Amino acid sequence: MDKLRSLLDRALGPSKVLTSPDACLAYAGDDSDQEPVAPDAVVLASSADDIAKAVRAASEAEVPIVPRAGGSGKSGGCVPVAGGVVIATLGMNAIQEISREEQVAVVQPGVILGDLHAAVEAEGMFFPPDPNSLRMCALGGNIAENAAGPRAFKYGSTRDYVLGLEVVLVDGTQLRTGKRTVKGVTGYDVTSLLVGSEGTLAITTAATLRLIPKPHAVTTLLALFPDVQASGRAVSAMIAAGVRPRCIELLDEGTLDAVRVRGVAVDERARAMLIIEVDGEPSDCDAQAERIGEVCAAEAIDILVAQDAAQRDRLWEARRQLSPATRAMARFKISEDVVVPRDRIPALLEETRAIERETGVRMITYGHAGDGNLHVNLLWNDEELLPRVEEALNRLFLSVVGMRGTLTGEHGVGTSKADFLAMEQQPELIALQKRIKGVFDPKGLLNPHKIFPRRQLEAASV
Ligand code: 2HG
Ligand code: ZN
Repeated sequence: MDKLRSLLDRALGPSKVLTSPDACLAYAGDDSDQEPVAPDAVVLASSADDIAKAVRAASEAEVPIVPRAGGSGKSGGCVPVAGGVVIATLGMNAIQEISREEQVAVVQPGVILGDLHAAVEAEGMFFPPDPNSLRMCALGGNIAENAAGPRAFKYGSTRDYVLGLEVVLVDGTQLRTGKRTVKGVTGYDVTSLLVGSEGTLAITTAATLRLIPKPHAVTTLLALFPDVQASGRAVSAMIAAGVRPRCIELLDEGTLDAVRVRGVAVDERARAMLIIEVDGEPSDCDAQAERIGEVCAAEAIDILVAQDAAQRDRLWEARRQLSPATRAMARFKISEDVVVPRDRIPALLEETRAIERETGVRMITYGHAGDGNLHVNLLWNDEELLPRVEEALNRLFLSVVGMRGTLTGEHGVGTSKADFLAMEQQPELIALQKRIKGVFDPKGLLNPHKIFPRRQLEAASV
């Protein structure tokens, strides 16, 4: 690694390169259950040129290169599992432009998503993607993982808002992809390929984002149900009735106490709840809320409307804190990110109960039910239960794939789901993706062991 250090020092100057074990440790993990691994060096990038220099040095030393923005990912995407150099882009945090006329923003990868929201909303515009980590996640990671969040139900995921990218390739080339216009079909859609590629193809140095007008009004509803199946049926009924709230979030019984603790009054009879939010013009919101009330009436115990911004904020704060709150519920937790066709939500919920009964592993579920995207959390205290946890996970994934669902809706494959890729995708599709990876990164240096199972990559390189 001495070669790497001297190449990096020479290219960037020692002030931008961290090599002490203590400093590197801060760049070892993310917010997933994946084991942290300290890199050999960290580059604190402040420009695209820095990234290009770092990438060239790492390529020359033939060491892994792992891009990292906010480090709040949920699938091990920025964990330097094979060591090498982490390129930290959090210091590149300028919102370079916000244009009301064009409804676009240009941002660097270290911009915190919540800061972008505030900046564009102050100008009457809106950037919809809203993963729950929005106060600490950064755009570089959101783009790498194609992050989504509750509002994706109406507005789609990050990819739907990325018009163009500036990236650095593994040989140090700086490349612009995409466009600034809202329409354009020139050439292959490389931008869309790069969004969600989990840092395995290129490193984002800037992004041109599409904005939309900020909705004038928002109404938030809380619907309480006697059991989780009833809440699942209500989701299906809303989809079938064609109502289009911006969010439909489901919380099962296991999560309700975590919400109560945060000051949200939840009727003791409730065993599940939906947070449903509509937006648009004020009169439109009233009509949508009324229609949702009618559609859910057959299943719900009660439907409440948040009376003011403070009530709404309390509810969302409780929802956003579910990930850390559920982590505190047991010694060990794995959080999944499965998606099923919306009419299969009741079947998936039933299946989690069956798996729980048969394996003894506690499962609680919450998430973006409007998209069929549920975070099934497996919780356990006894290390010896691990084989049952693996069995539970396998069963869950097989059921999801059997329902024509997908293993990850918004967290990415990273290392956490790499070993399960073949459960969902046919071998030819995996082989095709590996060939694409080979075109961008012939030596396999960029974020190795992400997306593709480690043993398959090793076998392929023999
Ligand atoms: C959420 O929706 C996040 O809260 C995190 O995607 C989910 O950690 C989780 O289970
Ligand atoms: Zn989520």
